[in-house]
Amino acid sequence: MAIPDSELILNKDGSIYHLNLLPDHISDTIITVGDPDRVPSVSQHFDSIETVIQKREFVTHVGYYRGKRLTVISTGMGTDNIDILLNELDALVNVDFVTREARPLEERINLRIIRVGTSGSLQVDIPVGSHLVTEHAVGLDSLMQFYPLVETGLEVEVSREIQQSLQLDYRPYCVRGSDLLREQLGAGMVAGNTLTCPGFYGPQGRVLRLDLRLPTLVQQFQQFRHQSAEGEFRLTNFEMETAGYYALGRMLGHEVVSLNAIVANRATGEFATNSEAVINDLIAKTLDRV
Ligand code: R1P
Ligand code: URA
Repeated sequence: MAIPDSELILNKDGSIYHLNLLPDHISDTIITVGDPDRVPSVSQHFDSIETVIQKREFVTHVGYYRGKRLTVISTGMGTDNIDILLNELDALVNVDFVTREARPLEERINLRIIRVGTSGSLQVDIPVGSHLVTEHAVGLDSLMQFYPLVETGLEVEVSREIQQSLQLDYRPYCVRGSDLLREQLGAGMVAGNTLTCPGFYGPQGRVLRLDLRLPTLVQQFQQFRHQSAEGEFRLTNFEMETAGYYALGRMLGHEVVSLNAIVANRATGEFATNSEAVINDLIAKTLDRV
């Protein structure tokens, strides 16, 4: 069935609405960063750049790195942008823009999507300067209220216990990312479980001038433990996108991994004095392994 003009919105040049990209523009491996200014920090390593496109916070460079075609896109902040990013990237490869029909199952293309972002550690033993690969992401945001995500038994148990311990009105969602990409790209990094928050301040327990509804949120997350046959599960770090990536990646059938440069430590109160170097090292490591 053809997808209506109001749902699959194409610009006059045939590109997709927000990303401003045509199907031919992107490669099947995509590196994503939050900050638009970080896109050149990735593409400066490319042998050549063939495409530069921008709309709003979505800046895209496509080029070659050691002979491999790569795309780097900035997303801005928050899982609401990840909803746009994942749906539009998927449409670029899995919807025919002429007939407006989704490709049949046997023709579906699976993308490899690698988030390279900054994050705050919750644990003393994960210091600033660490690189962390996310195994499970727990979404405190509302994105998955709108999609029928299927979670495993462990994912439901963990998120239920987090809901109970914080007395939240809703159950967060919990999703494990791609084991394949985690092994390929995360070797030697700390493996962690990431909390994706719908904000940087209150939702991550930061106080400037506003009081919090949950004043002990950081300590409760630090101390949270879930025991299962798979071992002990603890929460390691805060950021604002990973759970959206992992949930929509699972639903759409794309391989997704989140790599985190730890720039803050919420247990010790530190912020990295060399945060640019920490993220740039992670970018170099990612490109080397991709
Ligand atoms: C907040 O400062 C931003 O930094 C983190 C958070 O997820 C949020 O987007 O990621 P990025 O460095 O990828 O933007
Ligand atoms: N990004 C976040 O969302 N939180 C932090 O503490 C650091 C980076």
